[in-house]
Amino acid sequence: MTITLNRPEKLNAFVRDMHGLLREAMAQAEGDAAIRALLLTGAGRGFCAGQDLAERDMKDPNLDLGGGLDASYNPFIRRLRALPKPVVCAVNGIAAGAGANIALACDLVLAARSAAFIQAFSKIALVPDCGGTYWLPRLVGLQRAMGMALLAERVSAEDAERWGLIWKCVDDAKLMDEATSLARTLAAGPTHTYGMIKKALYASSGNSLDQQLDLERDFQREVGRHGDYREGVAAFLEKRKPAFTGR
Ligand code: T3D
Repeated sequence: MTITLNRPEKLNAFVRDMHGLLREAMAQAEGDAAIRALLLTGAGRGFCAGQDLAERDMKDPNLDLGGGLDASYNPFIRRLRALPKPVVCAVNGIAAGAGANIALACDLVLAARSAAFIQAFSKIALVPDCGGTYWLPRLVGLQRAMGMALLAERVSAEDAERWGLIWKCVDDAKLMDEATSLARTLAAGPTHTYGMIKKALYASSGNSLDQQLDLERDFQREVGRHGDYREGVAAFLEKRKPAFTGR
């Protein structure tokens, strides 16, 4: 299933309606067992420029940006991370502010060579949100995370790949083919196991080695009882491609 952020004239900056549509799309991705991978991308020349800055009422003395995060962005980020299916992000152009951090919330991020990532927040005196302060230091180390957040400079897709911020930078013309092919490959994989791999990796930074070894034991016990494991081993021994069902 592909979700395309579609407000190209404003670089897909988020307005309220988009959150409603995203909620519906996520519910479909979560509920339909036939959907075994998700691809997120943007229409036009940008991926997403974050929150639409014209949408907030700057005269409102009770303006509560935290409330907005609680109501819309944060549930989306949580759902992306918790989705027990792989999420591929194809960053087709600029990813700024919340747009950058939504991309980084995805499991595998491909970016067009012309794309760039900007932690634009400090330019308007905000702190990075949508998980930025959580995964930036984990992905690129504290110094680069700090530079990105304080300076709000463009990080090119090539640097993003070199720094380990994203999986891969690809030529613009090849982005959608590569991302679609990656999502299709994942959709034919052992979906249940992929869900467990996500859970294990995302749990690891909060766990000690002992906790993580226990978690791996428990997860291996569970996936070892799944039909996809039997199919994987049978296919290996019979020298054929496995036909995983993911269920
Ligand atoms: O409010 C809350 O809920 C708090 C949460 C905040 C989360 C956030 O995301 S805060 C960060 C918000 N985003 C930004 O600050 C980025 C603002 N945009 C830019 O800095 C630049 O547009 C870019 C560097 C991303 C791209 O620059 P460029 O030169 O390629 O494009 P442009 O000409 O600036 O933008 C094209 C159009 O999109 C333009 O509209 P126009 O003049 O043609 O009618 C521009 O105003 C519009 N646009 C781009 N970003 C936003 C936006 N309009 C509203 N909000 C935006 N974020």
